[in-house]
Amino acid sequence: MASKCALITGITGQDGSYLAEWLLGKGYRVHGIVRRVALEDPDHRLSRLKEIRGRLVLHAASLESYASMHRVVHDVQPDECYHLAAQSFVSYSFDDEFSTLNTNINGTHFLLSALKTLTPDCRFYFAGSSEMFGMAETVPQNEGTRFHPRSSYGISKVAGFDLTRNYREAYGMHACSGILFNHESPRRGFEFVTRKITAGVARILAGKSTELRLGNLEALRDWGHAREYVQAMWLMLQQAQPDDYVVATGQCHSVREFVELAFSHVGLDYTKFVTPDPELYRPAEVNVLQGDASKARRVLGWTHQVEFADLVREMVDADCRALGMI
Ligand code: NDP
Ligand code: GDR
Repeated sequence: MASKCALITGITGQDGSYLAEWLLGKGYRVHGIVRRVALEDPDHRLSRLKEIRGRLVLHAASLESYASMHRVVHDVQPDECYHLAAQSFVSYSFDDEFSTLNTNINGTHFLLSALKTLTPDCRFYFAGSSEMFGMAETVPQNEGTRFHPRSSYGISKVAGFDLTRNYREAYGMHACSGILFNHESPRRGFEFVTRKITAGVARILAGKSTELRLGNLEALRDWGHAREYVQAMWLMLQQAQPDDYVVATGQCHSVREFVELAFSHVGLDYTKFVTPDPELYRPAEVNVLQGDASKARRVLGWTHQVEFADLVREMVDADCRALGMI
């Protein structure tokens, strides 16, 4: 039997790179959609794909253009499509609501529409987010918890979730949403708080910096490891029936706990280096986001393995290694 073909949008990102590795390991032919500039500046923009670049087929297309998405779907004829591309930084969505909503909502709509027209049997994964719960009424949150997004990013993800469900219900597509809580790794972007902290620790240790400016240290998140979370995406598309799933560890920690552990791992006292910066607070914070992934455990057999402290240590070690500190 011919191997399955997967199409990944956002393949250059943290999750896209882990997912591509996972699918290659399963024998898939893996295609990715990237921005045209990525092909022109591969050393910088394809850095997370360095090890597997030769085994991927990359297509330049724009999330903002229906014609380009249609062309790629037509050329690739995927069996499975993982839609991960998005303006994914919540803070930025307060600065530019318009581009966040445009890219995230239209990109999802264009892709679903192209798949419905050209490959209606293709299985579809949408990267939903715990940010859809926002000002959640209950803790922990599961698939039945009402959405109350607190940013245009969260609003764009609720719209993508609704589009995905509508294509499933109206057109019978095998379309699933994962409602994923925060997941991190040494491949996390530097703008997100965990990587900002671990890269900051490494720089301080290397004598390249003396201070780390952070916003709300009391914010609570349910942090897992990205490598494990992409496996849940794949499992969703292997089920006979399409459905939506919360993916989370079920455990909550504050930014302060993350900071304390990251600094103490290399023998430093964070209170000597961390400076609170009110400019880094968000105009609207979310409530306690803590996921109840019992449905994913029951139906998909998925459960997290990497614990919080191990995740922090892995990220600090990777950043210290990159600066030659260990
Ligand atoms: P990243 O920010 O690491 O990656 C985002 C990807 O989207 C990159 O490949 C980026 O391409 C691409 N992208 C962004 N804007 C555009 C655009 N206008 N046109 C084309 N491509 C674009 O995100 P993650 O890997 O962490 O997350 C993957 C998905 O999962 C996102 O949709 C995110 O919102 C969602 N999510 C993430 C969670 C997490 O904790 N990581 C939790 C819940 C949901 P480029 O490299 O060219 O910028
Ligand atoms: P989040 O991740 O908004 O949860 O979105 P981020 O790491 O940006 O923020 C987490 C929490 O840390 C607090 N914080 C800071 N955040 C940043 N970025 N920089 C700081 O200096 C800082 N100081 C404190 C924030 O206020 C916040 O409460 C991530 C993204 O991956 C989304 O795409 C995804 O949907 C959600 O996780 C689930």
